[in-house]
Amino acid sequence: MTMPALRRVGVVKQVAKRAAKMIAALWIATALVAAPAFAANTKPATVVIDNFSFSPAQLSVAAGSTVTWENHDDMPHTIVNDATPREFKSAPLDSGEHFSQTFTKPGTYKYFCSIHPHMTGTIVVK
Ligand SMILES: [Cu+2]
Repeated sequence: MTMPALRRVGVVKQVAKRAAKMIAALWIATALVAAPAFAANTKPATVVIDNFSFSPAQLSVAAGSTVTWENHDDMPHTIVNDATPREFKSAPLDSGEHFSQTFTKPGTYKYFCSIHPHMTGTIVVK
C-alpha cells in the first residue's frame, strides 16, 4: 500500500470510531428520555440483606413495582410474608442470591426471615 492509501485507511477508521461514539451517545440519550415514561412510578426497588437485617427495613413502592431482595450475608436467609394467606415466600437464599416479588395491590406487607425470625421488614405499596 502507498502512503496516501494508508492515510486514507486511518481517516476511514477515525470516521467509523466517531460514528460509533455518536450512535452510543444517541442510544444513551434515547434510553434516558424513554426510561421515565416506561418506568412511571414502578421502578425496580432493592432490599439488601446484610448483617442479619433488611435494608431499608421499610420500603414504599408504587403498585406494580417489583422488589428484589439481595442476600449479601454469608448466611442463608428467607423472605416470608407475615400474613394469612401468605402473599409471598422465598426459598432460602444463599450468599449472593436474590428473590423478586411484584406487588400489584396497594397495602402493607410485613415479612420476616423464617431462619432468623427477629429479622423483619415491611413493604408499603401505594
Ligand atoms: Cu435470616
